[in-house]
Amino acid sequence: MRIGIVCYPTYGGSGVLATELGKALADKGHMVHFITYQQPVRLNAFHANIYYHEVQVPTYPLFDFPPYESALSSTMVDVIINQKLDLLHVHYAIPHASTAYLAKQIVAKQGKHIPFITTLHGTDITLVGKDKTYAPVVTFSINESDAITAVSDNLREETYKSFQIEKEIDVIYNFVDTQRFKRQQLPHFRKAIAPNDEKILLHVSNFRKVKRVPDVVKIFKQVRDQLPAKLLLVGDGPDRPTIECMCRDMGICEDVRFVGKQEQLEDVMSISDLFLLPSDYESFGLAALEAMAAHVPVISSNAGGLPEINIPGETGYMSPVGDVDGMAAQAIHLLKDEKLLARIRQGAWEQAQRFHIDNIIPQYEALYDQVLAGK
Ligand code: GMT
Repeated sequence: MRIGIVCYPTYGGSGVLATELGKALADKGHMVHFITYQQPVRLNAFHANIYYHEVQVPTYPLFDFPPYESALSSTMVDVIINQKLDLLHVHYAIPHASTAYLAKQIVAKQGKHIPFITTLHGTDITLVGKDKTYAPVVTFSINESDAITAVSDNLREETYKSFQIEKEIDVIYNFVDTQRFKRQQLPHFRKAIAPNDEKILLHVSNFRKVKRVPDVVKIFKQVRDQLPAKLLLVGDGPDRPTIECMCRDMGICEDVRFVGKQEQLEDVMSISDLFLLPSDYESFGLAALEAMAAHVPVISSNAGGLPEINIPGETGYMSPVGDVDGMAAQAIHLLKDEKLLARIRQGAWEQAQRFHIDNIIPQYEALYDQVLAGK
């Protein structure tokens, strides 16, 4: 098939997932055309079946807000026609679903039918999409999609609760390349972070409010008071200055490393002992799944779709949102008991195998076939 993938090219989960999906489809022989405003971060190697089309947004003194949506729809039209696409798969509803709808209408005038699939990822529904400024367009464009998928049962239910959706939403879970995230032995890297064999706690996110990164630091402080530990903070975002201040106030700066945005996440995960994800909401928690694939247990909140991947006592532990003491107690209990830690590490790895990329890609391919058959 000739598939157009539209996504955010940045470090967020939806762009990562979309890029990994495109790469996997290309490996299976499909021609994949990424359409976005920047080279997606995980699209970092040449592949004969992958094409990248950059959306250019010309500016003009009149534009306080350069019209990205118009530029994106126009680029979609160009790629659909000239690359003879069979379908479009857009990730994150805003603004990708409405731009796909517009492109579909435009090419229809030229006698070309292009179905589009919208994959909902999380904040496009639960946070941003719900805002009344966006909701009418989001509702309309989801309903106009030829197929809709959500990355967890929870997100599917949230979508039905928040919007008037008249169509079936299929759940296709996020996936992980278990080979890539297989735990590697990296003794030098580990020693550089934890020279005295301290336990390494890890958090990866975009440091937005929804991630509750201050809770990560508070949990870590309690753990560090009980056992030698280091905290690795991967990513960047608006809450970073607050977090740095917190670390200074708590006097724990020497044990907290901000490592910024990392492409080689598999290496960071390979040296970690515990992943922390205390979010207010997570439709799925892709980074937690990648950690599990590297034998890293997860201590998380029980928000959103997290209970669908983090199984208490098997892959890690869960507590209600904001229960810092509960999460810290679980972390300490786990890290102090090597036998338990080994069992949960294994459980986390086994859980990741259920979301193996090879199990999930065929579900997307089957959906594409259905859409193309007009079902
Ligand atoms: O987590 C973020 O803020 C980034 C966001 C995105 O769309 O890039 O992630 C969402 O999609 C990921 C991939 O499907 C999910 O694993 C994340 O749980 C989801 N984030 C939220 O629901 C907050």
